[in-house]
Amino acid sequence: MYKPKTYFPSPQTWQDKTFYFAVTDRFIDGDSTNNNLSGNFDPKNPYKVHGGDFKGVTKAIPYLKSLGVDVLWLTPIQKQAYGEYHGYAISDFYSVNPTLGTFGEFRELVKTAHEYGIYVCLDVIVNHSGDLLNAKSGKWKWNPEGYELAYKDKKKKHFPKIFQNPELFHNYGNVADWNDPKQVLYGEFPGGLDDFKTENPIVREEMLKIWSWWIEHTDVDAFRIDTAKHVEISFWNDFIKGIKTKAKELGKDNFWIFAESYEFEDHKSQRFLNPDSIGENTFDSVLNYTLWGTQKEVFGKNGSVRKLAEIWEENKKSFGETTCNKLMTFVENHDQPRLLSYQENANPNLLKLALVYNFTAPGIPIVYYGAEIPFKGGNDPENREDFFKTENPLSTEKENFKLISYLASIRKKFRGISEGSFEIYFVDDKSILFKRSFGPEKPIWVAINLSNEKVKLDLPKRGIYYQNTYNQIAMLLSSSVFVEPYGFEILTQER
Ligand SMILES: [Ca+2]
Ligand SMILES: [Ca+2]
Ligand SMILES: [Ca+2]
Repeated sequence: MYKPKTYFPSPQTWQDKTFYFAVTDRFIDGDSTNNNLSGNFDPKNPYKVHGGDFKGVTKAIPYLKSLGVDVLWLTPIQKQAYGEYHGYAISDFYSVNPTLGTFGEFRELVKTAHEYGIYVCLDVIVNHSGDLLNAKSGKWKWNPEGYELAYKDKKKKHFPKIFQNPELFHNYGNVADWNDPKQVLYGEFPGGLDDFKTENPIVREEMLKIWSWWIEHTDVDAFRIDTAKHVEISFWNDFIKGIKTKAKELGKDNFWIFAESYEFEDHKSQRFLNPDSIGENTFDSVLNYTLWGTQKEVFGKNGSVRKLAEIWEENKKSFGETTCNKLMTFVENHDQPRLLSYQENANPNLLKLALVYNFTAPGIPIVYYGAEIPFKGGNDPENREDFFKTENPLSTEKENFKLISYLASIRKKFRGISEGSFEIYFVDDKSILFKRSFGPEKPIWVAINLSNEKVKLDLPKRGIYYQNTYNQIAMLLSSSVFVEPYGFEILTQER
């Protein structure tokens, strides 16, 4: 099996990076000949394969580069139980999904990304596989007594072979109550996804082998870990240690691993970063779901802007200020309705302002593909639109494209934004003014106005300010800044 001769080194820091997350099947179709290789191609059915693939992503790398993307996170790329388009139902952990392309094409994707200075992040699953096993009896309601498991189809089994043993899977049936911590760990998802006995040493050892193999053979740079809260916490210390050790051997000494912790209480996510809960080898970061929820209320549903200040206080208390700068933040993703779907005829500026906040407040931003169009789809699967069917999908002339590319550029330029302190100077129901500063560097001020009237916000009197919006730099002649309706301003302050 192909192995790279040299490996792409890790960046020194991930904090100033901009992530982009694409549902691979829905992004760019670069090769129509692979579309029906799983017999599941139906461009009109939102639950079936639409044709996006590795060749398409590779073609889009220059576009992503000009968008300002540093890290590309793709939905899982492994072979699926029934050719699922979304990737979260793996059957063979050592093969690529044929409708996405070949292993060689994925290597080409990573190589091309690296040539453009873009890192690649794999979506990793250890909690479950696709739905190949069920109870022999046919019943599958949650049952703590357990069922006898059997393959649904004897010709459709797990790979690697070591997984072809029903003893390695939990046998209690579907989760009936998500508030029962036992069911959260040991139950099957409603789709019937087979839940690994992640507490079993054979599973633990094999998962480490599998996911190390992917780094060694594809030269990827980071992992996003799916469904982390559905795996007992004692699994992670050795897994993270093993992955980091392998990556280091290959010259990747800052391999980034972040967890999907789908929680709306910060302490539940914080345990993944806390050595007292998880062990010495913690995750590097988690998705900040509480901030997502607040952004949805404020920018998606016209909630009071003061909520942003409240969630900041909570995030700060739970994670600490330094860690808040490392949390993965997002306005949209594949599990949630798009921001502009919450209100009928939503003002498209709301998404722009949410992106401004997401890029300039603490945390590492992840742009969900299609924010640059912008897409407006509601619940899954409506939020997994076909990017390649839009008009000129790779055009760099779209308004949101220009905004994202500008925001990504200032994250790299000003350390205050990626590493600095966060101070809310003014907030009311409709607007916010905050400051990001780092050591002796020039502080950045960000003003956001969510009302339909122009607002005047006062800055500290002592200081000379420059408006930096879209890198158009102009001196501010007073210490007040006027912000257009549904507009924003980004300023630098000379000391
Ligand atoms: Ca295709
Ligand atoms: Ca589980
Ligand atoms: Ca199953």
